[in-house]
Amino acid sequence: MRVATLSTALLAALPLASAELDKWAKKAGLKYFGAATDSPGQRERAGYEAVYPQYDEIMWESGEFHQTTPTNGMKWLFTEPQRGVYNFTEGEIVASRANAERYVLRCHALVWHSQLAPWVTATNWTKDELKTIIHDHITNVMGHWKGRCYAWDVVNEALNEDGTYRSSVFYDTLGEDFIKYAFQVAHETDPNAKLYYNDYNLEYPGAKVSGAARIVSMLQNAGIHIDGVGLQSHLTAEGHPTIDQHIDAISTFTRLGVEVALTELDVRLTLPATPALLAKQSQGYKNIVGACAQVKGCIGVTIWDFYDPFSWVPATFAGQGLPLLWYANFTKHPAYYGVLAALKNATGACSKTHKRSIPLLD
Ligand code: 9MR
Repeated sequence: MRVATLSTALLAALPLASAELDKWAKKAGLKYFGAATDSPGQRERAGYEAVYPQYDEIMWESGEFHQTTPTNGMKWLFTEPQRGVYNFTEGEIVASRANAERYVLRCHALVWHSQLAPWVTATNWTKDELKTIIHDHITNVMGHWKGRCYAWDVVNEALNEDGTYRSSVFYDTLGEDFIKYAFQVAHETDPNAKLYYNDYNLEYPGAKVSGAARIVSMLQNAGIHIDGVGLQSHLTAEGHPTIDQHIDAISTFTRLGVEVALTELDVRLTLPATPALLAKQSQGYKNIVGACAQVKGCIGVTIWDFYDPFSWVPATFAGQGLPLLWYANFTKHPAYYGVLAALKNATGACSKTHKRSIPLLD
């Protein structure tokens, strides 16, 4: 009896004992390592209900993560589907669990041209009307979660690849003032939340990084509060940047005095997976996590879900997939150990300097 009790206890302790990501992220000087997750009804692939207990165990109980972001539930489409009609149900599913588990909560996303409620683009608004709409959306949505979000992605994906502004109802009506206005209202609504500009393809130097840096400076020069830049980090195994490119890009922002977070990390590959591709994927993860862990001011890493079947990738990129750290059968990718190696390499007295100070193989 006694032996049986002991072994049950040991078994129960196993997942905790093997949980490494958040633990090593903190040893490397980061605030958190986390995974985005969706409310069950919105998960990418239906028919996976049977795995939810195992999924939830890793997401919430394993100790691997201490941060999350709702992948969909806080977006305009869900939170204000009709003008003035607010619905926090989907976002609240993830937010309340995150708060109960004392996870760091990143909240996503207030002003974005995509997953926008159709009514917002259905009318040619005057400038003043659209400002009122932005104001009401931010004050209600951010106000609902006030005090519960470590950070908010205030403006998401406002840039084209060449660093110019993307055409959207917001930019086409208000010009770059829509960004200023959104950040102003956000700071008034929840002065304690960190306010982020969030975009993809900001992980290596180039025109888009310059565009995002221009946004940061524009806000700072206008005396408007901005705290951070989110590097979404949707990367590919076949063509990922080097660690030095990542360090350059991250440092562009930290030099401006704002923090950086990797907000939606995944590294997709072309199917079928081969050992060589999985090794490249692992290197891709290792480079970006290593860069974040080594630059002072890069404060945390969020992977965009952790479980391959719930990734957005297969539905968006034909023939590509397996972008996360856990396979469908809940075994781990080699990239899990790549992430771990990057975090372990970054621990120690000399880490978190602006320059790479300890060797990390590319
Ligand atoms: O993961 C999200 C997926 O479930 C949605 O179908 C998709 C719709 O565009 O949005 C995904 O998340 C996006 C995030 O909100 C912003 N950056 C790009 C992400 C991948 O599309």
